[in-house]
Amino acid sequence: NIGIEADRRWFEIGTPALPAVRPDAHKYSRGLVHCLAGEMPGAMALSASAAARSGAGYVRVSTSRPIAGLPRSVVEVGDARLDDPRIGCILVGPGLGHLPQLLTLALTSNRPKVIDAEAISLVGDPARLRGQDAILTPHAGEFERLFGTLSGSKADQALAAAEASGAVIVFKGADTLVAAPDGRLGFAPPAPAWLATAGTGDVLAGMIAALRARGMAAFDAACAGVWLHGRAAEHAGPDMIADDLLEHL
Ligand code: NPW
Ligand code: AMP
Ligand code: MG
Repeated sequence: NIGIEADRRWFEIGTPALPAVRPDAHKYSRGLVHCLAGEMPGAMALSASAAARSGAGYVRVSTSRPIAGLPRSVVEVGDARLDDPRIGCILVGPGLGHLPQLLTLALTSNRPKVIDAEAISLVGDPARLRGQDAILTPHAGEFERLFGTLSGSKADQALAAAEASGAVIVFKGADTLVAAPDGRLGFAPPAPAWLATAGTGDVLAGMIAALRARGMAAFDAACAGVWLHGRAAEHAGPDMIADDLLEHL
């Protein structure tokens, strides 16, 4: 279904077309995700694992202490410099806690970024994101902390938030939708309610970061990530925990 109205073009998010892995690919050309870990390492372990399982060729995590539960392929580094031009997407937010300096660092980079969890609330003013190539993945609490109480339907609110910030907004929940500043609006097909469990948002953020690093446009990466996340949950079944999504990606 596709609808066109004066200020918006909406559709139901369908099976995504993912970028092919080129025969001449190498690990960096397949997409480098740089994660900025914060105070809760478990959350970034989920995100980084999800990024690695979503086709990023290289996943790196800046952290001040070792993170348990990462795949051995994920590289931990002590310093958080973001001047590597190979970075395809920065991920900040999952497990961030009270470290606003990591959001500030991410915003100094011109690389694409996924901003989730506390990093969303720490933005403070949506206008601060103007000119950033950013995808935001708020649940309703995080959405309200950054954008305040907006009027209208969930779709109206998501589009207003995308316009105010210039970012792609993945407004999560039982009825997730994806809004772009240019008026595109993707409605996710129903996802199982058993996704409502700790850490599933961290997995989604890592998935979207990987798809962005693989070269998908921001809106397309967000829609594809949401669709795949819901289907992985269907496969994982009603007793799933967030960790289980990883083996179904
Ligand atoms: P209420 O109760 O409805 O009034 P927070 P968080 C409100 C990390 N994690 N969904 C709601 O208010 C994350 O990455 C670490 C959810 C609620 O009190 C973050 O860094 C894990 N909340 C950090 O924890 C695994 C909704 O918002 C408050 C809502 C905090 O993230 C778990 C919760 O928001 C976790 O992912 C909605 N639809 N609507 C780990 N293994 O280390 C309203 N709210 O306080 O930002 O908490 O989402 O748990
Ligand atoms: P977070 O709150 O950041 O951990 O993210 C939770 C994830 O689970 C998001 O992808 C939500 O869209 C999804 N989710 C939460 N509740 C439901 C629900 N009732 N039905 C379907 N998906 C949900
Ligand atoms: Mg979350």
